Amino acid sequence: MSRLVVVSNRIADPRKTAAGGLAVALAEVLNNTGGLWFGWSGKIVEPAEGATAADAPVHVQQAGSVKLATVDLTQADYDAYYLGYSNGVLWPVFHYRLDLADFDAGYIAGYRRVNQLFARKLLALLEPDDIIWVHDYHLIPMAAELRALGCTNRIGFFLHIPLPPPLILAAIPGHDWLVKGLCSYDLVGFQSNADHEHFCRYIQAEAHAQDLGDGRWRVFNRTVQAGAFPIGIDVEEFEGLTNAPEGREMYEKTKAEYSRRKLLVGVDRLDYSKGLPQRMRAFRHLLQNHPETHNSATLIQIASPSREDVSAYSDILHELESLCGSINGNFGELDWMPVRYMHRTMARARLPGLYRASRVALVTPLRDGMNLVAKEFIAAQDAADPGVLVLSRFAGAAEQLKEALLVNPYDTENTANAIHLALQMPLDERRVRHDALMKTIRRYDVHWWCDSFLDKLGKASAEESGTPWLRL
Ligand code: ADQ
Repeated sequence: MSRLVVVSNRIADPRKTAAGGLAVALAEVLNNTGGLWFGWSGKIVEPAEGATAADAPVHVQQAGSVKLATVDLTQADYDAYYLGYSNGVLWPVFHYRLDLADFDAGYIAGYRRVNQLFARKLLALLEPDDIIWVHDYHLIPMAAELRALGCTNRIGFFLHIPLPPPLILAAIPGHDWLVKGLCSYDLVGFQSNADHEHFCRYIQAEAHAQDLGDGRWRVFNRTVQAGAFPIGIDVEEFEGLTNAPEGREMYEKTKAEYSRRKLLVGVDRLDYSKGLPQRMRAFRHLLQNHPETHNSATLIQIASPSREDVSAYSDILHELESLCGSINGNFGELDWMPVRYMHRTMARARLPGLYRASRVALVTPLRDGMNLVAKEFIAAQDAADPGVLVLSRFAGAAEQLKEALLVNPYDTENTANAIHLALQMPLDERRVRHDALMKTIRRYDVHWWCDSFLDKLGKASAEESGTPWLRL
């Protein structure tokens, strides 16, 4: 069996349970193959005197049978590659937010420099039949940079965030370079059929790709395969967390504290893609138009701090704080706060208890690659008395989770009506919907995702991909 090499911006130590489902699933395959996980160390370190960023050492440590290899970044590289291009250009544009993109010409050079640095450092650690799996938008040009150094290994890529329609993508200066980069992989995976279709439309319209069938394309003088591989959660692991002492304690405590109320829950990174202000406006609309919800419905919103050094993020923080404050000011009573807003990350072990104590989950992003909170909420429910998922039609998860109440988060009134429906939903209907949702998340769990991607990548014939490798 070939060794698996995973490359991602940040790596997780698979020995730590806080790492979450994705890390657990990848760690399992990495463990089975004695694999390697490569990425940024998370540290910013300036080169020693006389050295350059390119001389950065690779830190290697062994975690069981998995090797973890990381490199530090300089402040200039972190600013251009991570804050600048990845999170100031690619993140907003891929979430359809051209208005928030900062197309500063300096960023792309830093993005490319770090991808080249990673490629050079990784190449030295590779063995001939390693299978390489690169993750996410920070590392789109990785395969092309590896190919340029002579690497002939099989390389796959998975995009965790959405891919926008061709005309939005084409607004990025250098979009053709980016897509050429994607086409240097043997297999490119997307979260949803919609994202996959955007890719196909782009390469047909902009690069005259020839359809070879079965997701394979002849483009830029080589063959690339693409498909949708919706990511899932580790359902069993999450059920285990739900029944573990910390999960149960959280459930009991929350249930007792809110015994007179129906709880609604939102758990997100504080990001403008998650639709938090729109969610608060829908909740306010509910309180305005359904007085019976006063004193009986409480929304707990956990929003973890995220990318606080990017300015669009501090704007969203202030908007959310002000909306929560005004809802509580206008509707609150001495013994009832309609919104409990917490700007923090909640310990992973406690999340399932909170989900299980909630009657309704509000997962209403304006755009999301998948959204795993939706799946975690389903997994944590008591099948005999389950809660209801209100889900944005613009989350990748909406393609799979058809039995949720699907909403358009831009439509305040309809979202408020769906929340009202969710709060009122009779037990029978809640059970039927939950049962169907549970079947889906069990069938398409994170192990299915990992296995189906790697199986396809293993079968993508490397010689067919054609050399000479595409040079960017
Ligand atoms: P994210 O945008 O981070 O990930 P999401 O899938 O919602 O989004 O959450 C990932 C994990 O973070 C979940 O396990 C969730 O429980 C946890 N989390 C989120 N907010 C939290 C909080 N406040 N406290 C504690 N834990 C929290 C990107 C894409 C998604 C895609 C994932 C995986 O943007 O669309 O689903 O990658 O591919």
